[in-house]
Amino acid sequence: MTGRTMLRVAGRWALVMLFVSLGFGWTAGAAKEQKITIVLNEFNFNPANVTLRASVPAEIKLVNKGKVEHEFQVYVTPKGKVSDWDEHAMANTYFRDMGEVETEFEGTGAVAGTRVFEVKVQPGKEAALKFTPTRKGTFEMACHVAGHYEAGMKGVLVVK
Ligand SMILES: [Cu+2]
Repeated sequence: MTGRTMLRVAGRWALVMLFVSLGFGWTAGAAKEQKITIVLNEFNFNPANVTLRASVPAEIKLVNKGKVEHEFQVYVTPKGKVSDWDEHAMANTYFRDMGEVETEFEGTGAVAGTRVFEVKVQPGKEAALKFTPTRKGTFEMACHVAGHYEAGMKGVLVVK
């Protein structure tokens, strides 16, 4: 090996080392992420009360341990009677104006969007919602598959 080649090899190693240290940097950043798992079942969320910190990247993992499909919606708690829940959820979703929200479905892949208002999880499956909560307050989380909300499938999301 000539001196010149050795220098080139050393240069390449320096580049590899740079990537490695950058990788460690990312890992350290990811550790600050808040991760919460919510189990969906007939007919509840466990836990039903979830608190997140604003401006910190969050991952909410939804695990459907039930026998039927469940939904996960978070929206501004309605003040009166709601005649159309999907309409209310769409217009008042917590994920509105929150930038990109990524939903990862177990074994199926991920979708990202800015108009997410519900996540449907099939029985026995998991999905993960990734977003950075920017809006503080108390919001309602619910499953509006026919009859589920009325049976008690709701909860509270607090963002501080
Ligand atoms: Cu449900």
